[in-house]
Amino acid sequence: MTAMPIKLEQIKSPADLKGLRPSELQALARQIREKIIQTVSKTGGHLASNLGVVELTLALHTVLETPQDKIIWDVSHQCYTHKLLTGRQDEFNTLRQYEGLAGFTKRNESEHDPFGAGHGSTSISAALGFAKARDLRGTDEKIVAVIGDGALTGGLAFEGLNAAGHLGADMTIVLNDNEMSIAKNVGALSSHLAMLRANVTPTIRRAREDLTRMLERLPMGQSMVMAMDRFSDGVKGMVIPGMLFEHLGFTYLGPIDGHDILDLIDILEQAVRLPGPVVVHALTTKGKGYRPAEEDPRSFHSASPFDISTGRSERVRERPTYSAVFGDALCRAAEEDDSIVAITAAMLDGTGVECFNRRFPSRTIDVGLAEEHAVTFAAGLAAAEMKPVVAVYSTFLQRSYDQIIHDVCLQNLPVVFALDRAGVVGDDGPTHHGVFDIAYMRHVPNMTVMAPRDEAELQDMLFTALSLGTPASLRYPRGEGEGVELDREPEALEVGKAEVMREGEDLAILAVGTMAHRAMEAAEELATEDIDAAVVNARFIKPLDEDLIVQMARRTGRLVTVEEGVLAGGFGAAVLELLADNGLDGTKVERLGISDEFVEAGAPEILLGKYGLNPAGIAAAARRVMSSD
Ligand SMILES: Cc1ncc(C[n+]2csc(CCOP(=O)(O)OP(=O)(O)O)c2C)c(N)n1
Repeated sequence: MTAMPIKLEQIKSPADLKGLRPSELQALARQIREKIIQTVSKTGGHLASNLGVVELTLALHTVLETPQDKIIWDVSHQCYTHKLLTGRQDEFNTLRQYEGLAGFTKRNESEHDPFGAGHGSTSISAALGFAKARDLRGTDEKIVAVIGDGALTGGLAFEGLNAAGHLGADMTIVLNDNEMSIAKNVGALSSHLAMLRANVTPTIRRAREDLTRMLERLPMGQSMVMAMDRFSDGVKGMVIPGMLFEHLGFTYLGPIDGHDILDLIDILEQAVRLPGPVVVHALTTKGKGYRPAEEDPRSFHSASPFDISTGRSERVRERPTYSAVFGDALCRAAEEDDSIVAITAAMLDGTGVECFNRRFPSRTIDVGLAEEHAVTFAAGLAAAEMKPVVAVYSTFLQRSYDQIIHDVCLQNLPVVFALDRAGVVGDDGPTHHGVFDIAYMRHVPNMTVMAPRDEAELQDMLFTALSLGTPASLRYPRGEGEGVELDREPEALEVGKAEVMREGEDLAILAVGTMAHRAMEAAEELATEDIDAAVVNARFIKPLDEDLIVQMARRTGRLVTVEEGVLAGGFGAAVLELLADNGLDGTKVERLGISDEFVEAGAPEILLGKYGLNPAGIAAAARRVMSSD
């Protein structure tokens, strides 16, 4: 009787993988790929990264006993196979949806997720923390960090390597090397990995094995082999790849084919048995097994829903995105001024810098996933008379708080920060919402903080920022603009001057960025109820248009502030400070923004609605200030 073919649905937990035949593991790999492609084609997600680690994840769960043993995924955008193997198949179709499975690892989602992430380069330090805790406790669980070659470019990863090599803790780092970050990986380390990839190890190993076999056939051969071993230890550093890791205190194993499950199992078994820290260098193909993703891993790094047969995205863009408008505006500015340089931290496409890169390749610097370096590097460029523009997602610039203060603002250097994805971003969830930047920027001396109400104003603000000669930032949301006219020359805005979009006598709605348009819609709704609301586009969060706000507060006695960011330390908080400083604490104020909690994943409309950041929510807040007389 022939055995029934294995089905993915039979794998309820990693324990079900133990003892499976190689052919069964390969059959599972095929089904997992199928499931990931089917699901991500509907939900969107990190398709290419996940297709690249199917065999690696199967091998890890075959060798390890999670949840006792710990797997710590870097960024953790590649955790879909891990989720499928650890009891989450039934909810897999809710991936990245509101109240569904997270697109990343999450401690409160599963006991198999010992550490959550979303930002890069954290896994080695976190794994070392688990290893140290284990050693202090005297237990013997195995600790494995999985980090991509892209995430390895981040400074935190180097700090982790440095400390792990020094402590000599038993832990394994699997380096998942697919030569790609989102775009092609960059940096000297990446070139080093390319050298290792050039298959030097097997060549050397083979030559050495041939020589050993030959010597063993000779009289005295055995002692010659021993002498050769001693000698080769001495010359190893000169010729054997992986020595970078070995010199840092790691045992280096690899490179190996990261799609060969049996080889992977074999090497991982060795790695977790070896004492001290071990690096396993696995070579994988991003997008493996789905042709459109293999051919274009960059577009399929983070895919929106797509048609499986063609690989084409189902998303239709009607208007240009903020990122694209920013990229164009930067190109136009750079045509006039050759001191302008663009810096991105591994986000050429996401930030719209790719078009600048095509036009001005020598003035575009992709520093890798290294936001701290990006900012201090920009400070150096600015100190040397250049005009650096750091184009970065709001959430990732959190990394660079000290660099903003210590390297840029303290020295009052003209670095421009273009903060993309500011506000609620959607399905990527709490690690990715850009809701802290107003708070982390506005209290730093010398920093000008702006938010455009639409893509045309974004152009003006970039122009203004580049003309200031001091640190400046502008924040704008993910996705399409408002669809306004873009064909005019950008204008410099008067710093610290807001724009009154609508006059009104009963209350004033002070809105930041695109919320100004939502506030206008709310004001129209309120007008039908005989509530006459003024609408102000704040433009500058710092410096505030103090005169205007004080005047509005005196005239109406009622304010609503609206911002797509945290309330603590935000724009509304700045308005409250201003009112208190001017003896206007009697003003009735409603602040709309993100309360003191992390925003979950979900469609932006749902999330914004939850915090009252839509016309209905703004109108409701206006009614509250009107009724609290
Ligand atoms: C601090 C930080 N900066 C930027 C990103 C955006 N980002 C997500 S994945 C990624 C590339 C990661 O490349 P790699 O680690 O090689 O993983 P791969 O997707 O190639 O498997 C980047 C830049 C991030 N998550 N965290």
